[in-house]
Amino acid sequence: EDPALLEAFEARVAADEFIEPKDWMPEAYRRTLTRQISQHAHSEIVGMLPEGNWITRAPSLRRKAILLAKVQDEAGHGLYLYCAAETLGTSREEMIEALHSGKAKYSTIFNYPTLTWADIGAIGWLVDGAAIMNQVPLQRTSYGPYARAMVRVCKEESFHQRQGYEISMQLARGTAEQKRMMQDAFNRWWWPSLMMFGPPDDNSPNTAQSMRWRIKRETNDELRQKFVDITVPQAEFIGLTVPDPDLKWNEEKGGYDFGTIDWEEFYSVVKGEGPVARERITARRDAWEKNAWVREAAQAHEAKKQARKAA
Ligand code: FAQ
Repeated sequence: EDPALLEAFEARVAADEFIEPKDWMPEAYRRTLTRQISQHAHSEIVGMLPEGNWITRAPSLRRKAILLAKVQDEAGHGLYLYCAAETLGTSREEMIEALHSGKAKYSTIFNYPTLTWADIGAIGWLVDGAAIMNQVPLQRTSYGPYARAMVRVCKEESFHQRQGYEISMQLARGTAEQKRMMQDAFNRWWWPSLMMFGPPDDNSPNTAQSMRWRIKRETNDELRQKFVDITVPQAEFIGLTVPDPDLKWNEEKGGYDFGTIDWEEFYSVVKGEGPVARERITARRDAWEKNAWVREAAQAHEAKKQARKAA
């Protein structure tokens, strides 16, 4: 790589300019962005499954309409993100093939089952809450198409987080049985939500370079700490107990100290050994195969249109 080009690239990044698809960029920058954006896209797509599981069983028409809209939003996010990743030169087919073959990663969080309606509250509140915490800084990521996609995605995630917190609040303030169900969902989703931010900084192979290239604007541990500091008071406000005996306010740092994350569990889920990992990938592959006729019909329609135009 030409050192002058590299120097100019780094100066632009340091000046907080956006890098655009046709601009020169180091191959490693292209690679790591393609990796991060495609994993992010896969997460949105696989992320439809745990909640999709509850659309037909939502407790009221209002809840059903909201959940349907939310899951549709996730599909939209996935499609934006695939488009952003494609501008870096990898085709959507290649990315989808990597997901279906088990080669590509997607967020660990979507490998946990949704056992009760309260899980839908917990996902909106905690999972979308963690997603926003991570994505707000990405609106200033150095790659233009990714940064711009994040603007709309964050607006929608903010609605998702509120609807989840509202479900959680209603259940936590409902009957004893509803409160118990909400606490149980909170217990099961709390730690996996903290794992969404990725490994600790001193064990995160990509963080240092991604921070230098301003792909990431805050580190995994910084974002995780912010999430804990914002979410603990929200839990207290609705009368839920954070399932962490070591959680304690630390006056000096102005944040909470919290217990140790089970990193063994994290790495086993990253490796594809999550509780419902197999079901998730099977569901995606099935959807792809069973709906092949839709893609074929769309292509046939387009071919006819082109033929008519040529005639
Ligand atoms: N799960 O060196 P680092 C959503 C991998 S939100 C699986 O720290 P990096 C919205 C990592 O890829 C969820 N793998 O990596 C929604 C790397 O492996 P690689 C998606 C993980 O990239 C809500 C290795 O470990 N959000 O979908 C995880 O600097 C509700 C070493 O890690 C995003 O993707 C994990 N949790 O930092 C949808 C946000 N953590 O690739 C539906 C954008 C780490 O070298 C319902 N991504 N790994 O083989 C990011 O900000 C970053 O990629 C991190 C990881 C922070 C996730």
